[in-house]
Amino acid sequence: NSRIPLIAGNWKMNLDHLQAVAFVQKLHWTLKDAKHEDGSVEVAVFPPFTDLRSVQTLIDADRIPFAFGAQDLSAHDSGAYTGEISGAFLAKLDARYVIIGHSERREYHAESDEVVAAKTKAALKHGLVPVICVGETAEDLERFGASAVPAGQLEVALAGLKPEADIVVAYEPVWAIGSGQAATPQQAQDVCAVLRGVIAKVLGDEAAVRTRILYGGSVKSGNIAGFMREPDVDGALVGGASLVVDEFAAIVRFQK
Ligand code: G2H
Repeated sequence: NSRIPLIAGNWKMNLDHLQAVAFVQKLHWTLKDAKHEDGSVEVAVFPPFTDLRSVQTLIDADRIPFAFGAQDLSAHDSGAYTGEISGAFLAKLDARYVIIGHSERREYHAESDEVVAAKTKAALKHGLVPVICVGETAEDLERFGASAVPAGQLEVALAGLKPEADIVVAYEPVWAIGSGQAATPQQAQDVCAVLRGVIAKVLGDEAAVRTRILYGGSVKSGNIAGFMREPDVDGALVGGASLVVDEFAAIVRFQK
């Protein structure tokens, strides 16, 4: 396939804007001779909102070949929504991506599948690529198996999109997040294959072949190889390990 692997660092609520600048500079130097320079793997960082302007300025000034995005956005364009951030603002900062429906948003901010769908549409409207996160809890896994819940979440998120919509899907089993207990490559592959089927069903075969599906949940340099070997895993959404320069660089350096 011609899907370019994406290694995405979800910083969550870590690194202020000064730390962010130092981190991105250090990561850039550490990756100086790595493959992302020739475009065979894409690197993206997802800092907190307050860091985005500083990260944009640095990436721009030093021509650093990293994409960046936000960890969330509002479903609305503008108006009386205290504390919210519009996709229009993110687009103006040259953000390429925005994470939508991370399990921590679903759990701590009660984001439903419908909210995730509305935010996905808002992202696309503003020219951002949504990184749509889906995944089952330990309880879901026990009751319904691995793929039913994430497949259902994705179906709602994709409903009504145009077949040519530029999206990324991230499969993150909730039981594997931050727990140190990653899924096995085979478990990740099985669900990612089902999710690719959902994309085919809702958006068509061309979209299914083109769209990247990432695995997320306790990815580190020691287990990235196994995931990248799987045909339907096109990269990783990395949390904890994305905050350690050498770890994240080692994950990027791994070639599919
Ligand atoms: C899952 C992942 C990044 P971690 O939340 O989105 O985090 O790699 O720490 O499990």
